[in-house]
Amino acid sequence: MSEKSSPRVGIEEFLKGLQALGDFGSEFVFPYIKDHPLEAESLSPFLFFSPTSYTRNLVFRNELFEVLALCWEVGQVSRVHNHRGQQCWMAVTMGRLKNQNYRVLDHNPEKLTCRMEPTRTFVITPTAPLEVDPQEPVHQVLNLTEYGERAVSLHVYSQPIPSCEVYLPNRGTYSDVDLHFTSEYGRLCDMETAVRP
Ligand code: 2CO
Ligand code: FE2
Repeated sequence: MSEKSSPRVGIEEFLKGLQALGDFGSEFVFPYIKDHPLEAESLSPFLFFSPTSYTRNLVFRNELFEVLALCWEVGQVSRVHNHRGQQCWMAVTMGRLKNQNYRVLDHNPEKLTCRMEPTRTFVITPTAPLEVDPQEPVHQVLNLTEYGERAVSLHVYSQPIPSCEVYLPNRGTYSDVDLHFTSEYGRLCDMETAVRP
């Protein structure tokens, strides 16, 4: 369905429809996300920004999937990481983000070493969501300084990912990293100092 014929929906309606899918196969989730662009304003209760790093804000979670709103100041980037074999879809509601994929050439879990090379890039915008390629699931997301504005992105992970591998491509090493939330269901987590827009 074209973006013109898809009215924007609030986050509550978006989540209801996502839960109703039942099957989280990629052939259902990505078309759903493309056909239900989000009203940016409806995410406001979940948004916190931080000057130190992009923030991870939990919007919804059940056994099958979790939905996060990520807030990116100008110039903030994720590390190069994987999603532990889980599927990931991303939609931008404000600004834009660059997605840089990596191909893993070598990965040694005993030595925690890796070799990888950058491959394809995509720009994610409010009219162009992205499905992380299960064949090439290592990526980095960047709100490039040249974009010149904050960005907000909605991420759907199935199943939820409490940790991931983080890679340092230039050093050829990687490590396991626990993932933390900045806020959960609109409430700032303990010790967090991020602020509302
Ligand atoms: N996976 C990263 C995270 O959850 C964000 S990059 O987009 O998937 O922090
Ligand atoms: Fe990611």
